[in-house]
Amino acid sequence: MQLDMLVVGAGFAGIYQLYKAREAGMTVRVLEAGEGVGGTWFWNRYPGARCDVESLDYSYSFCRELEEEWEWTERYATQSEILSYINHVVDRFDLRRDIQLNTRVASAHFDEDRALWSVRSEDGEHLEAKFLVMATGQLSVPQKPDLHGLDDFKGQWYHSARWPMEGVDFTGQRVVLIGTGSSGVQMTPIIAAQASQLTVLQRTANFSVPAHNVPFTPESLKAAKARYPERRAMGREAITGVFLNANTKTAAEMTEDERIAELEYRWKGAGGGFRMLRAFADLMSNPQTNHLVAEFARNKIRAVVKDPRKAEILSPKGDLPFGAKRLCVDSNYYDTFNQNHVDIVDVAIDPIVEATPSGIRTQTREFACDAIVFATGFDAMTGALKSIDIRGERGISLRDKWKDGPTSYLGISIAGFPNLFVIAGPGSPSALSNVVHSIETHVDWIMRLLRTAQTRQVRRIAALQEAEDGWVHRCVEEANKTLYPKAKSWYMGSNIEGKPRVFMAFVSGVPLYRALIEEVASNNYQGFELA
Ligand code: NA7
Repeated sequence: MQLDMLVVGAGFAGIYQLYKAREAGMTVRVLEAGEGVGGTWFWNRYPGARCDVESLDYSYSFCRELEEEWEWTERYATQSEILSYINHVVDRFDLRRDIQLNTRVASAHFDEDRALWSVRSEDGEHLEAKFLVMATGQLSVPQKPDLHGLDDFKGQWYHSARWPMEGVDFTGQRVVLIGTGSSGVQMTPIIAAQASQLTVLQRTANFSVPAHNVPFTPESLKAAKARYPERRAMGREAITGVFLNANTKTAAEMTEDERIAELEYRWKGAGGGFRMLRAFADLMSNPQTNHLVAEFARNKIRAVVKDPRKAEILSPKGDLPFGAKRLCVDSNYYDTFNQNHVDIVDVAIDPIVEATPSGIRTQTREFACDAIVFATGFDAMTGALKSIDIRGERGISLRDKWKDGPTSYLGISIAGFPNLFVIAGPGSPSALSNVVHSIETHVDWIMRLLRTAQTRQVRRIAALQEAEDGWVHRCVEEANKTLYPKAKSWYMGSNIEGKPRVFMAFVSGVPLYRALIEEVASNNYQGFELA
């Protein structure tokens, strides 16, 4: 079958791409590995799973009626509510008939003579399309440590991103949880409420800020919706694509009292969450300012966690800048450790050695348990793209091209891979931004490019190598102005053994990024060859 466009992935990105391509009169099909739509929100069903961006922002902005009719129930939506929303969008816009589920793409090869992408699924199905859009997500390939002895473990084990559909009841069980990123931090209070014993194995203490999640009342939701256009407009002009009321002053421009008041306000009064990241204009670039905020956050942990041993383990170390690893946004995480049956273990100093039939063994101790939960994250940003055998011109493989880290032009196109586009992937604001906003920006931009191509009867759209080199250089330069590269984070590929250490996102914000891609479009798609 030959189509105008094939889209890989039916999460937020693939769904919007389908909507826009169909609107433009293209024949299009979405291939999705899961048995349902939703991408990351289909898979991540672990207890307590929620988005760390507020529901009113983490939603499509392309349709005012959709915004009006959908009723979010809480400031931060749960996984199941987001999944219901995505399914609603799919049905409302009659998109389901072009989404093929249970189809994992194995390979995509570019046929140069015919300027067509030839795509095969793992089941051997073959499809061809003029354009291939990779909407494969940033966090879709889970990583689980290769733990010796796990096959002999007599209990059950789970990964946060492959949670059983029917859920898990930990009532009365002894549980060992490995990992303290967002997933582990969100799960901890919920599992603690069921388990007889919860032991959290932590390799790196990360910063976590209170979500102050609240349910919407009919009045508060109505009031928020009345201001929706304004909210979206302010979000578009904010660095992460979400309005967080950024302080425009640096820490040095304020007095000590003003600084503390600002931090307290963001921690509590202003609503918590990622607002902390906008406490000072130089928070992510000035080590002194960052240290001030880190120390403030550490003091908050010490104030909540009564046992000084636990508090010390939970407090991030001085070499981790605040916010340089993705900030966790929690509900009662630290307070959970005040319960006697919940403990935290530093496996950086006492490393995990193996699983045994009865639990987990570290160098010095053994933790008997009935269940092991891995909240150990993902092969982020590049994992999904590299899991497919993608070959461009002259058979060049994306895996080879990206062996030292991902490269792209504008985070949208890859030199040597014509007519292939990546949505919200490496080299764009991606996971550093409100990703739904970034998705809409990318899809709209790609559709404009395709309209231009159609008018000019262009068959081949290819990023030039020198344009890609320039963009990669720019991304590195922007990242090096900040403290982000100082952390061992999944933004840097540091969570995967052997993965190249490269900062993978465009760090300087959504408004600048939009201006740059806009400039390329208005300069006759400078950096692209339209043949
Ligand atoms: P993250 O943020 O990558 O967190 C994974 C956690 O698992 C992190 O604490 C890791 O420690 C830990 N980890 C990973 N491998 C191991 C091993 N081998 N031993 C011990 N601990 C390990 O993934 P999440 O799923 O929590 O969140 C991903 C994103 O989803 C999040 O940022 C939000 O955007 C939503 P480390 O810090 O690497 O030392």
